[in-house]
Amino acid sequence: MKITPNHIEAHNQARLVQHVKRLDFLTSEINNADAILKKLMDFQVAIPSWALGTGGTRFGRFPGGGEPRDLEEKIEDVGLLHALNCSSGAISLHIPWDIPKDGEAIKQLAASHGLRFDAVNSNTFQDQDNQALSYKFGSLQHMDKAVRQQAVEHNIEVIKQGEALGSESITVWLSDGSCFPGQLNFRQAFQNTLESLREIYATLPKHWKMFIEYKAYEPNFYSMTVGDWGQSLLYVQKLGPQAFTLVDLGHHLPNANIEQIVALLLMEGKLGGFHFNDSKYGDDDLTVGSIRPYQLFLIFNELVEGMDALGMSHATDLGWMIDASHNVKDPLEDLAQSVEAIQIAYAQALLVDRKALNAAQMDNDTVRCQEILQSAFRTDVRGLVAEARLRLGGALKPLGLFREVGVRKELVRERGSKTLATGL
Ligand SMILES: [Mn+2]
Repeated sequence: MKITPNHIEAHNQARLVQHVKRLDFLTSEINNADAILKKLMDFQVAIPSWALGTGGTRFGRFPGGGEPRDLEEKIEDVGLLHALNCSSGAISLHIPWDIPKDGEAIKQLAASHGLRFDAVNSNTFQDQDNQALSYKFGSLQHMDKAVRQQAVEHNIEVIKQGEALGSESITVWLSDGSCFPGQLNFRQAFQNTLESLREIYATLPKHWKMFIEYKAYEPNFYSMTVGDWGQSLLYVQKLGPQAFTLVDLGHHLPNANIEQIVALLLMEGKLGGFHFNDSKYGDDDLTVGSIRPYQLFLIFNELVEGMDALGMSHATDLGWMIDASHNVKDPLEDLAQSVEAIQIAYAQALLVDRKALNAAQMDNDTVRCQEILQSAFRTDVRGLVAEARLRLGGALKPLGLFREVGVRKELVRERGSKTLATGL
């Protein structure tokens, strides 16, 4: 299944008059439309290889059919999405779920869809069939040096796999921790983990980054050895200049002020990247922007302000990735919604009148501060996001075109209705 330029052209033609009308109104209301458009066009969000199949919960899984059966088909799916929105030009692989048999061929296939490889992700939260020692009681933190060594070697192997594909970063997320008080000596667990991370860090290619992702709870329910941004920051500060903290929006305790965390990590030069999703209660991995779009905007507001203060490139200096998994939606439709939600929040953050906000902050004018932020948040920027897509050769309404041409129906016809993607 391929989305052709003809599909896009026909779809866009039918909507062009309405689009231009909407865009004209919007650009008459704001004064930096061209600059925002340019930034939107440069901004790409990586798609994780495990989000292309229907996600499950521990209670069940309800695949929708036509899921990618191997890495090649996962790349094809991200290629479809990228053809529609021109904004998801990267894929993030999970090893060992997606080990390429022929690295060069996979690289070429991805390039033929306009895709590059984003961060590679290691996995020591599950035991694999051919594995000698178990991670039941942790991996990099384990009391037994032999288990730690096995986990270290896995991570080094993942870096090698990533190098062959042209990735430039590894994300380490550990499920290590404890379920009951007394089970673990916290200090020992931290020191073991640090020592293991140092061994992995020592093998990083010079231009690579290592992202340490934290999570408050689950699968361990009493303590997590990388449980919050403070613990992640301790590790990355000790590891060195190539180590950074990765923020996954769903990995906080309820009501955490994520935008403040982001601001301070940026200030310290230690924010590396993002995993976008949304949640109501915990690590729900729901569609980005589906529950708390204002929070997403406030996070982007801090990102834009902080990156500009440091002279960073919005497009390339942080890793942008979706990390979601869903049981009731078509995975590609969900991803299309997520990418658009990210672009909307980013465009709104670019609208914030920084000078006026600074002045209002200096005056302690709390009311004015809120007005400035909410005026940006309440601007309907969908016309700008669509215009950025149009200029890149994408569809004015990616989701609309996806349904018009019956992408899922065609994928089910090609792959069958009982396919199962590897992953969560
Ligand atoms: Mn994540």
